Amino acid sequence: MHTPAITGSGVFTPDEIITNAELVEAYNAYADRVNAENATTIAAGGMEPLAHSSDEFIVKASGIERRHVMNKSGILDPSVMHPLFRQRSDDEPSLMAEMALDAAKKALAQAGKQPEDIDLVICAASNMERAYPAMAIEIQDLLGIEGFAFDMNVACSSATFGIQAAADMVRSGSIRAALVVNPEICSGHLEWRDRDCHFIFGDVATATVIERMEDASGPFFEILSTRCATLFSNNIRNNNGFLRRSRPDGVADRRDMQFMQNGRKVFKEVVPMVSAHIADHMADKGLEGADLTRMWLHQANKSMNDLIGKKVMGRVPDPQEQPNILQEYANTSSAGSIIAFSQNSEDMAEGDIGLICSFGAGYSVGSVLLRRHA
Ligand code: CO8
Repeated sequence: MHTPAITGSGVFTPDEIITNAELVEAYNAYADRVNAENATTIAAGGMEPLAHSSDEFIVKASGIERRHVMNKSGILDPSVMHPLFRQRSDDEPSLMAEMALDAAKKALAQAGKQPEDIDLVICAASNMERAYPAMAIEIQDLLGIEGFAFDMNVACSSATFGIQAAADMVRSGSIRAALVVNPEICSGHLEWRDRDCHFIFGDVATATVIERMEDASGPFFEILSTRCATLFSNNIRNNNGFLRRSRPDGVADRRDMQFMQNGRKVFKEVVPMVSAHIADHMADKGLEGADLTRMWLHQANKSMNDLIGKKVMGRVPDPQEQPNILQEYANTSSAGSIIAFSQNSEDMAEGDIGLICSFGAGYSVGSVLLRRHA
């Protein structure tokens, strides 16, 4: 048996940014247009007019101030309201692969590793841009990695579930080192025409290198323990998929083919579930809140993180103890907790304990307990 460690991490941040003000302006123009087009029906009581969105609501309800996206012009065009990507030929790197590659190269550089040191690539994300061949195999090929690769999807918990899968293989000796990549094009499956959720997501890619502790060539994080849990819920759902054309209604653009959620219910049900999950995981490892130096939580909602942080630590954590990045990136699904980790971990001292925890659709919760070796 070997001890697994995270020895490198990296973040790809798209150049284009949409502020709340820009997003709200575009949404309100869309709403005005829909209301004008349906003025007669609205006047006859056959349809509710679309209400305006507001920057103040978004910040107060979620803590999100802006988001990075792969295409801004389509999202902000009231006659389009989704990203527009150029058609790529099958011989070109696909979009997710391109995003993942940037994050992967940064993670490999931090770990001081070459492609030949890696045996496994996992592409863990909440949507794959095609059915097959696996995104992970394309990324493996583009990096020149031998061995094997596969995709996995556990929505917002994809990264932590991927880290557990890789860590278990390192521990058992079936691989020496793995690269887990999380390219998230959330803008492609968000419904930008729905005021209740149009502000929630952004695009990003993250990557982590997981290898035997004894192979680390610089400072690293020993993986003390991982824990994954799932519980079926319809409160976050997307009904898109390859069976779309087989459905009798034949509708190609139905609301449930994009991200759907009952946000209030998710908030109420997930906060206690995650708090209990973390407490049980730490107790089983003989740890308590006071032992934690840092918590890198899933980045969906600031109030959710404040409640979970307080419950776990038994007091209000300082901002540096529980860093949030959602004000800058919005919810980036599985990548959120890894961005927080990657951008807020290098200052930790020898022996410090930290916890990555993701949670979201499924429901799914994944936690990773780490010890710093500086
Ligand atoms: N502007 C102004 N007013 C608004 C807006 C808006 N944009 N949106 C809603 N309102 C109004 C509502 O109509 C409502 O009005 P009223 O009181 O008159 O009915 C009022 O504001 C309050 O609305 P809500 O109850 O919806 O507001 P909340 O306070 O609950 O906040 C949140 C909404 C922010 C969505 C909050 O509920 C939340 O964050 N919940 C947790 C959600 C969560 O964590 N989900 C996880 C999803 S991520 C995941 O699992 C990954 C899935 C895969 C990736 C998908 C990529 C696209």
